[in-house]
Amino acid sequence: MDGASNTTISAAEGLLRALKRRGVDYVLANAGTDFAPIIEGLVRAAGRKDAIPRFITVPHENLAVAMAHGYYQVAAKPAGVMVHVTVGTGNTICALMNAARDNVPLLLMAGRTPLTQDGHIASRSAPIHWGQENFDQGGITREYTKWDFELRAGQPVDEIVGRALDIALSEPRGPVYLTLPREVLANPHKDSTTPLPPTEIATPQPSARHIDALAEWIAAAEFPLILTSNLGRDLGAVGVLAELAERHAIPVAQPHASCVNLPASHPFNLGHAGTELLGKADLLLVVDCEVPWYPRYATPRADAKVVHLGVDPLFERYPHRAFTAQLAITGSSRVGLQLLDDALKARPVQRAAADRRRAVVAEFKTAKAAQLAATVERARSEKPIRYSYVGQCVHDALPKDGIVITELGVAADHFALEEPGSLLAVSIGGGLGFGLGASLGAKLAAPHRMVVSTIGDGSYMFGNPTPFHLVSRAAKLPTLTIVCNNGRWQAVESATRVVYPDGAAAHAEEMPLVELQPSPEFTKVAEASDAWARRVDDPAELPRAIDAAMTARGRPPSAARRSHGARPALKVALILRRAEGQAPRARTQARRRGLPRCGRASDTARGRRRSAARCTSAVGGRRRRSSASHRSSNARRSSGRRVARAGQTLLQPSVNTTWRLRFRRA
Ligand SMILES: Cc1ncc(C[n+]2csc(CCOP(=O)(O)OP(=O)(O)O)c2C)c(N)n1
Ligand SMILES: [Mg+2]
Repeated sequence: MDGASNTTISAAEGLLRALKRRGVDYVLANAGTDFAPIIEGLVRAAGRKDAIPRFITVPHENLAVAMAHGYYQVAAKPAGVMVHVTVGTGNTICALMNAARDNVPLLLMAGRTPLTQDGHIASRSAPIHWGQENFDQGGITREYTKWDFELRAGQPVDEIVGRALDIALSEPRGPVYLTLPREVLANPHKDSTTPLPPTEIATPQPSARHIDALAEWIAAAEFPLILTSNLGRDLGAVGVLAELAERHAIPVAQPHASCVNLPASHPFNLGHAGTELLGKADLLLVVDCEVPWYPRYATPRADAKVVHLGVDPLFERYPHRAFTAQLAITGSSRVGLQLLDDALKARPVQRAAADRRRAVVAEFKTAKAAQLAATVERARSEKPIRYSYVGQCVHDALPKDGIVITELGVAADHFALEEPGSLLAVSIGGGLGFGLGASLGAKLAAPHRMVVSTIGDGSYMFGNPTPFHLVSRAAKLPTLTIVCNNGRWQAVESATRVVYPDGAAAHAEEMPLVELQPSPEFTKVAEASDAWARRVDDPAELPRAIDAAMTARGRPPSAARRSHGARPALKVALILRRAEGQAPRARTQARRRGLPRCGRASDTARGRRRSAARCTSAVGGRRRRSSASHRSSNARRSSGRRVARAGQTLLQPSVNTTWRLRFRRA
């Protein structure tokens, strides 16, 4: 075997061209010794002005896959991710599981340790080339990929890439994995002169006969209820559901919505709270909803008919999942709902039942809205800052086409979003570390849209914040990150209380394994990459702080660019741990004695521990707005002024913003 000469195209270069031909515009890359032919190929391709994807260096694989995840959810196009052999693949697994559970198509590529010890320019050249080899590299990802394959010598790269992407994009969608041995990449390659045209893959369609049966049941029902979490990932489906729900007076509950399934203001949108009406329903239509209810808390009425609809209504990759279903209809939910709408229109109108539903829904929504308004009103002055208030402030400041990402931050309903595609929430895979990468991916897909993420302090740390801020700055992807810092893993504590409500841990002075103390000064992490960053402790400061963040211009990169080819100077950073004034136990005692201090506070009721407000604010105050002015924010948002200002900011390189909030759950 011989390697490619300088004038011959290599398989690596063929791969780069094939990716672009197949519609992959970005590859999020975390390189290793396996990348030599790719790096060589990138430079040669640039010299020839080949059409190839833009490669972005992402210094952690989990972040790279989360970026591809967010990118797909906004761009509706798969990105490539390229990582270093087995070890890099291992680092992708958490994010890969999230992507698989969210049916995100992406092409994960990894080098493969060189096959040969000698005889090829790409043969093994470092000890790791022995140590990093697996018997079955594809097996690492197989739980989360639909297809995996290794490129072999002489194979047509174009066809392999095409097949990989076709499979990723066929329903139910998901990640695929391609391994690339170094010798194979370096081999001479004959580029395809007649590449296969891209395949149009038709989405499976629901059977009209079964939709008709469903329509029959709905028409006869007193209180049909639609449950969906993810329908709105197909943006066009939102309008279809909106019309269906309104025309036939069918309420829609959204257990753990991870996107906008219905505009917040839609009269039949019950949000997450709608699951409270489960027991009232005599017909349940479960649409793109992995977990429609928790059987330990509530189940449908015994006489209720239950129908599931979606391209994968049984969620076949979930090992254990048992929800009643008289009928499961496989096929596009959007088309299914359209057919259902038509089938219902063709039936006689059951006006009396529809009117009764309208009344129930209106009463339910009015009560919930009043509750939320009262919570938000109280929260305007409450310390620590409440999530519902953060949600309200983001809602007020967000441009009409803004995108919100949330991961253990504000609950979806609190943003009250109207626009399809304006929300991405962490997948049911629950692999923390999604939010930061997803926000970069969303920004990559929509450079002119404002991207705001609300993220728990734990989730921020899982998200690889240093690589995140680096990529944000280097790739010019400014986003606003709101770190909701309660200094702990509240979700872990809450789960312990669910299982042992009156247990020893619930009564312990400090619940083990939930504290993240002493809490870091996250603003400094962001500032290390020249981000604009503020800490906010006072709710009154929050609206102005969000305003300032959205219009902030980044500082120019301070690091001098090193000249091409020069060896970078070695920089050494000494990080010293700051002395803390009080040990955690002493702080707890101080709290109990009612002494002021910065950190978590304890409610008087034992065990109801919540985080406490810090004492200082870092940004200037702003007059509180009345409810009326909050509600009129839609008009302001659509005025264009805000979008333009934000747009200027978005054009600035290396802007991203992080706040540190001390808050508690609403
Ligand atoms: C990769 C990964 N590791 C651990 C967990 C378990 N886990 C679930 S929620 C959670 C805490 C998240 O903390 P934070 O983002 O601060 O939100 P909070 O619970 O405080 O609201 C943890 C550790 C997980 N889901 N994913
Ligand atoms: Mg937390």
